[in-house]
Amino acid sequence: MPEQSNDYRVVVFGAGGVGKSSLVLRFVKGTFRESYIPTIEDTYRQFIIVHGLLFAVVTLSLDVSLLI
Ligand SMILES: Nc1nc2c(ncn2[C@@H]2O[C@H](COP(=O)(O)OP(=O)(O)OP(=O)(O)O)[C@@H](O)[C@H]2O)c(=O)[nH]1
Ligand SMILES: [Mg+2]
Repeated sequence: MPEQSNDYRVVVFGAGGVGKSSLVLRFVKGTFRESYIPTIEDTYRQFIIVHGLLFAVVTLSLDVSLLI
């Protein structure tokens, strides 16, 4: 049986300027930024403990206009 991974990837979708980066930064760093800096590409890694188990959450945020 393959080893179970506690590594999860989260992708955040939404129109420009709706607050995706703000949500992620609040979760990862506990901060809030008033200024608006449009994202080109961001990746964050956060470790959390749920019911005594260690999980790694990786968040990838991309400017979709780079993909089309
Ligand atoms: N008042 C208020 N402002 C917010 C909130 N969330 C985000 N903002 C503001 O909205 C603006 C855009 O937020 P971002 O998190 O950069 O938005 P985004 O969805 O990541 O934008 P893109 O990367 O361009 O797609 C910033 O100036 C934030 O400070 C909120 O809950 N309340
Ligand atoms: Mg953003």
